[in-house]
Amino acid sequence: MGVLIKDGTIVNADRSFRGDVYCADGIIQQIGENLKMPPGAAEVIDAGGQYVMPGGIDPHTHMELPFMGTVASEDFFTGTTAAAAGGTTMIIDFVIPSPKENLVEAYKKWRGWAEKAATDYSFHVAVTWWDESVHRDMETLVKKHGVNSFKHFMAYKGAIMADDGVLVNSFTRARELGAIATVHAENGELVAHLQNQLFAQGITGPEGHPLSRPPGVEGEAAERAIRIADVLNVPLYIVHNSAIQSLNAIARARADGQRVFGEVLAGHLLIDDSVYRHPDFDFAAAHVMSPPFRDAEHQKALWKGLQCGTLQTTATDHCCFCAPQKAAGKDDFRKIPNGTGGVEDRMGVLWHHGVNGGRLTVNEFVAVTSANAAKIFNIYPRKGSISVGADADIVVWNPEKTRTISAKTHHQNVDFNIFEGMELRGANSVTLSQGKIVYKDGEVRTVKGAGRYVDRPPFAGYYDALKIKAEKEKPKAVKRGKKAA
Ligand code: URQ
Ligand code: ZN
Ligand code: ZN
Repeated sequence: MGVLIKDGTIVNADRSFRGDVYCADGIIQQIGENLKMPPGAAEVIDAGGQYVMPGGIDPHTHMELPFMGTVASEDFFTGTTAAAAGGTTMIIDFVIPSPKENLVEAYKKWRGWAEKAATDYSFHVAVTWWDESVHRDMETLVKKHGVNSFKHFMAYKGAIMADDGVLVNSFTRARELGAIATVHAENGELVAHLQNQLFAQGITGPEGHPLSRPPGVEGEAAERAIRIADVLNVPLYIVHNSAIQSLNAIARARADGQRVFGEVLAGHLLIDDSVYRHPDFDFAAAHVMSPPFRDAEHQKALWKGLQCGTLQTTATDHCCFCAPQKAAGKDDFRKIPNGTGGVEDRMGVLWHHGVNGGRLTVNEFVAVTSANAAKIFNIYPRKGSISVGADADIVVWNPEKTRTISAKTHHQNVDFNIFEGMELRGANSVTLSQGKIVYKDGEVRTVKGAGRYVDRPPFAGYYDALKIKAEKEKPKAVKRGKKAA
C-alpha cells in the first residue's frame, strides 16, 4: 500500500508548486494536482498548509565512532532514528581507518556497524596513511563499493592526521578515480604546539580548547588544501568551516574558477565561544568539538557565506560523547573527546534562524539541507528532490509547529544538547523514508536495519574532460641537440 500526501506545497531547490505526491515501492510514483487513488490504495497524509520537501541529507556524521580512547554514544540505529525525528532521512558517515589499517577492511567493519541503520546512509572513507595498498584500495572502494569521496584530517597529530605527503598522494589518486577530496582543515602541528604551550602555562580546562585552535589554524589548512587541490586539479570539499579565514579562502578559490565546495555546521552558525568559559566543567566540555565554536563575527560571516553560495551544504558532525566520557579531560582539556550532537535539530534550527530569520528562502533551505549535498556527492535527483522516480524520502513540514529543544525530550542518545532551550517555529509533522512513515506527530516508527547503503558513483564527465585537457597540456621535453663544435 502506498502513501498519498495531499494538498501540500511542494518545495524543491529550484521551485515551489502546489501538488499531491503519491509514493509506493519506495519511490515517488506520481506528482500532480488532485491525484485520485483507488480506495484503500494509500494511507493519506493531509499536508494542507504545509510544505512537502526532500528529506534532509546530513553529509557529516560519526555514529559509534571509536575516537580518543572511547566510542561515540550514538549508534547507527539511534542516530538515524533521531535524524528522522527531525526531518533528516539520509546521513553520510565516515569510515576512519587507523594508520596502517587496510582501507577495505575498515570499510567492511563500518558497513557491519551500519546495518542497524533505520534510514539510508553512505560513507566517506578517510585516508589516514599512505602506501601502495592505499593506492590500490581507493580504486576498489570507488569501483566496487560506491565510494566517491575521500576524507583527510589535517588535524589530530599523532592519531589520524594526514600530512602533506598523504594529501598529495591521495588527492592525485582521487582525481584519477573520479572521486572528490574532502578535508578537516586545521593545521595539526600548530594545534599540538598551542595545546602543549597552554597546558604548560597552567590552562588545563575546556577554556584552553578554542585558544589552541584559533581561526588562523583553520585558515592556513584550508588555504593549503585548496592550493594543493588546485595544482593537482581535483575537486575539494571543506567540511565544518567555522571561521572567516577558511570562508575567505573558499570564496577566493571559487571566484578563481576552482571547484571547491564548503560545508557549515548548524552549531557553528548559532553557538558562540562563550560556552568554553562557562564555570561548569560538564557544560563547557560538552561543547568541545573541532573546529571550536567561535564568536559572533564568524557566525555572521558564515550565514552570509551560506546565503551567497560560498558555502553549499549544512551538516552537524554528529559525534556524541556523554559527560562521563568527556570527563576523561577533567584535568587536561587535550583529552576531552572532541564532538557534539545535532542530527535531530539541524533542519529545525536552520528553518527557524534561516527561513523565519529572513536569511534563506524555502528553496534555499532545501538546497542547503538536502539538494546541494546530493549533487556534490552525485546522488541527485535520486536524493534531494521531490520528483517522479526519486526515492520517497520526504518531510511534511508545518511552518507553524513550535517546539523547544531539550536533552530531556530529544531522541539523540546523548545527555546534552548544544541547542538546549532554543525555541523554534517550524518543524516536520511527518517524515517518510523509502515511502514509509518513520515519524509522525511525535511518534517515531523507525525499524532497525531498514536503512540501505547508498552507492555514490564517481564523477565521470568532469574527469574525462580533465583527461583530455591533461593530454593536450602534457609538457613536452625540450629537444637539445649536441653543442655546435
Ligand atoms: O573532527 C571530526 O570531524 C570528528 C572527529 C568529530 N569531532 C569533532 O570535534 N569535530
Ligand atoms: Zn572534523
Ligand atoms: Zn567530523
